[in-house]
Amino acid sequence: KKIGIIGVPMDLGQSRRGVDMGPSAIRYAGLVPLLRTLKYDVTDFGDINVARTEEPKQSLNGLKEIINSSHMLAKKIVHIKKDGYLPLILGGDHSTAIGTIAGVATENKELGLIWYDAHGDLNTKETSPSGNIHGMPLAVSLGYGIKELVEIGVKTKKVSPDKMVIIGARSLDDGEKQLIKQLRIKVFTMHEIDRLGMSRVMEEAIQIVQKGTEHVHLSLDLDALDPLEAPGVGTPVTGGLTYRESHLAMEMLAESNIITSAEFVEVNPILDEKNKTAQIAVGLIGSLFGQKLL
Ligand code: DIR
Ligand code: MN
Ligand code: MN
Ligand code: MN
Repeated sequence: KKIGIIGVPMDLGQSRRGVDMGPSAIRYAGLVPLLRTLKYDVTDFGDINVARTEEPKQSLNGLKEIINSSHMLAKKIVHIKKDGYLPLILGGDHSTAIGTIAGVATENKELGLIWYDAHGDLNTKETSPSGNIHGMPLAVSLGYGIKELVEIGVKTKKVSPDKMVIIGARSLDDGEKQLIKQLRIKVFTMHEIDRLGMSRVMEEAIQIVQKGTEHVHLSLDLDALDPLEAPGVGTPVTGGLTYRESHLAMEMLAESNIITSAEFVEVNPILDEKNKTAQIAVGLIGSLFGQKLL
């Protein structure tokens, strides 16, 4: 099995610098050697060139740059998929998901989507309290938001609300709550995870995303984890998922064998403690791709 790695050194979708070094931090934590010990044929395609434009005042910070790099990322993903690689994208802030999902979504195959995040990332320019595009990629993938972002890739709407789940949510803005209700999106908040346990949550999540879909993408924001365990993120929210719950989630995805693309985002080595968060990301990727003790 072939895995193709693409880094996206993007930090313009939010306001704290350093998350552009996320792809390096994850590679430095030993990603490629680990995947090779798991017997994958791994190719690292390097990073997307995130070009800074000198655009004076944009309607949203980094908009032009994010449009450009999302197009490049989507194109690159289409190319490596054609060559038989499972795309594994390393962020960068979560605005990178706009390009990733545009790249994996195709005209005639229904996409399932797992959004593993403390946040909903369901804001639009109108609802966003921060104006940061990393709080918008899920809305964009559902067809809501800035036209130039929504129109990247083959369809305007990449995923249907009934074929996706959010796991780990504990910080949602008013506009996001509204969209969740309006679209009836299945959200496993920390409440459901505490109550049902991660095992049951993942069983339900896997059912939802695989029903009527031909491929499934995992978008994992490291801030889904508790900041005590994963401190190297720009928008930490207390009361998060544990290391153990997250490994279990990845192991269950490995067993289900449904994941056809994945991304790990928001690792910020400047805010981290000795690259701990990148190491956690690599460990989770290992579990997602079948690493086991015995
Ligand atoms: C917040 C934070 N909801 C926003 N979003 C984050 O800026 O829209 N997403 N941090 O991961
Ligand atoms: Mn080729
Ligand atoms: Mn996010
Ligand atoms: Mn988040």
